[in-house]
Amino acid sequence: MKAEILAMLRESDGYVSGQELCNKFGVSRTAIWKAINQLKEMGYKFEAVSNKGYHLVSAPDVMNEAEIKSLLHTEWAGQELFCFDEIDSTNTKAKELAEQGYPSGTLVVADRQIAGRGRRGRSWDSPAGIGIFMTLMLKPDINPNNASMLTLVTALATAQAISDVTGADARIKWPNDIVINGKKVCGILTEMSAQFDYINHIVIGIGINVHNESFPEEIRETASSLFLESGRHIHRADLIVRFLERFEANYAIFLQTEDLEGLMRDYNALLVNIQKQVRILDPKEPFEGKAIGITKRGELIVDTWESRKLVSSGEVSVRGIYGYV
Ligand code: BT5
Repeated sequence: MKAEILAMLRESDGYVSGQELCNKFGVSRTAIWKAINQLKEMGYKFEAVSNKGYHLVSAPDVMNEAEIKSLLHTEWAGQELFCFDEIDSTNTKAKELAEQGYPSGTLVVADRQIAGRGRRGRSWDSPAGIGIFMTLMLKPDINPNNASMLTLVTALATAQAISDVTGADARIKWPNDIVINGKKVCGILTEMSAQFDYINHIVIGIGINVHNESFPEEIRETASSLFLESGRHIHRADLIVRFLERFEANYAIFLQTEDLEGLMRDYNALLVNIQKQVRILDPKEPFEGKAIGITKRGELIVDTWESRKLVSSGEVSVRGIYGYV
């Protein structure tokens, strides 16, 4: 009921009376009063005026079910929601939930991870209170060969959502980073469980540095946060919800053709590497060239001095010649 009370207060620009809340939920005044008090304990601030009712003055920067649900208007993304103060990794949890039969669109959110993962066994720095660590689980009825494009669909939605909420110029570093002013503010880790021609589930993990003011030595040069780059402390639940809305819209376009045909213009417009010299750190054969954009299958087009190459995301990393991007 807390999520619904918050939603009702958010949707009204004035006051909502205790009686209206009682009628809406079919409960007693005392039950409403108790719920409001619990919300106060969680950090919400209300103004209560006799004869008028309650008005929501401010909400704390929390990522719990009541807060996210009260803001969420998606059709399916995040409608099944699990929030944790602390977890090993949201990707691991999302896989468990997929195996337990939870539906496509289930979202796992944590305030802190103690074993946050990057790609290829790398770790993801996930301290409490200042980041978003979340995983969207999907059970898509698509060809497993097309699944890696979902990382790009996610990167696009994340960059769009970050720009929407912070006003900053968030860009995509192909295939799985979001950067602002050339620094990494977000990483994406997609993991899939599939049979030969059938996907059991895909988990897409997203880590966003939101309020960080400093970083551990090893990543100080390359990492940054939304606060450091935009000068603003945003409300994390707003960004989660915006991401889900953007993802739902992009995903519907992706499904029409099962490729990035309908999204590549928007993607290329946000691609930080475009028209830049990049180094492709292919473990077999690294090379340099100019990044031209992505294909509708999500490969990075790179022109070298001798030929045009299409790079698929699997095993490679991209570096700028003069820095991280
Ligand atoms: C990634 O890997 O960028 C994917 C990160 C995905 C994290 C999310 S959080 C929610 C979900 N649950 C998980 O357990 N993971 C996902 P990769 O491209 O391999 O980059 C990892 C590298 O980025 C590390 O080796 C560090 O150098 C650097 N790094 C680590 N933590 C960082 C941070 N918080 N901000 C920026 N860079 C970081």
